[in-house]
Amino acid sequence: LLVVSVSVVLGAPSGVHNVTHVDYLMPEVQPKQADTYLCNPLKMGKEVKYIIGFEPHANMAIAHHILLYGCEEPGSHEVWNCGEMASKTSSYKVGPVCSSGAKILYAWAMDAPALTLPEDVGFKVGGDTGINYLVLQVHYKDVTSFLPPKNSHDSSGITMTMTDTPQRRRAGVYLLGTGGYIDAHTVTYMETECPFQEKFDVHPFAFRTHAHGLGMVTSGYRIRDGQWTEIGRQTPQKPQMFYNSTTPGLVIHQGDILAARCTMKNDLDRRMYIGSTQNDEMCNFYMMYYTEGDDIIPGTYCFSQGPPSYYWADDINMRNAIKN
Ligand code: IYT
Ligand code: CU
Ligand code: CU
Repeated sequence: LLVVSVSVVLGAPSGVHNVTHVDYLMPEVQPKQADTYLCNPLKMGKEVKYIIGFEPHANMAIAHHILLYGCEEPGSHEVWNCGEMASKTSSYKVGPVCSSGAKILYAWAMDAPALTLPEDVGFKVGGDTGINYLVLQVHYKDVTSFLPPKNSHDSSGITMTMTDTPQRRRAGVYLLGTGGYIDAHTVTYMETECPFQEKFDVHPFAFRTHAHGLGMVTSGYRIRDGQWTEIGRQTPQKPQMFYNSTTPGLVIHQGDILAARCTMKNDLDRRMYIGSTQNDEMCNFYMMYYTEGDDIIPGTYCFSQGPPSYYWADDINMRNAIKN
């Protein structure tokens, strides 16, 4: 929203190195209902920029999570209500996070420390990257301080470290997930897998899981020559931020398979479908990675139909992988 400090470091041997700290905060908002999700857009310029650091500013008693998205087109141009369960009685306009081209770039939840990107890694934004806007989403858990008698306001957000100096390594986020449903009183595996066909190598360094109430554990793997190596594993009942990859230094190259599984436990009396509201479920594994150079994985998703129509073993590539 506003640039607070601009520090220009001159005289580095390789020339001018511009690093700015951008405070990207909610503009003193006052959500009045618990579990409101608010979004705030930030337009990117014609010039390409690199985000090389994130620092969260939030009070965990008030903000449950913060997500930073890249959008082609934002859901709105002024602060709006952008929840999975946006209420029509909200005083804010209701809309999606992005109306097109949504990508997650960063997540903070519940007192998590700042995610540090590896050296020389940057998210490329603006210019011709397809990220024309950033959208900051804050989930307001507790709104009592915004109501009388306090009537206070909130400016949670993040400070981004940005530069226009091209970085040696480019960051990206790849999302694995499923559709499908979980029958009442069952434990169900929701699985997906995709061949990795790119010519460049990918270095996963962090991951995030997302599910609603039924998610027990979610894991992601690289499969090479039938051998499975874990990229990450976490219960989505813990804060849904980016955690460091569980196999540091793992490299994905052409011919590998990327796979993910969500183990869901449904004790309810009704079938739960994957869908976009809080009354639905979700099965997501986000892999944050970098490449040496300027490439990112072109298709950002690996979604399967999920149960009961799809399981790993139904897929020919996966069958080959399991057999070896
Ligand atoms: C149905 C489902 O799985 N929705 C997820 C994944 C998702 C992410 C993005 C779907 C779309 C996106 O553009 I980015 I369409 C989902 O909504 N996940 C939530 C956020 O809304 C992204 C999450 O917290 O991971
Ligand atoms: Cu939240
Ligand atoms: Cu969800």
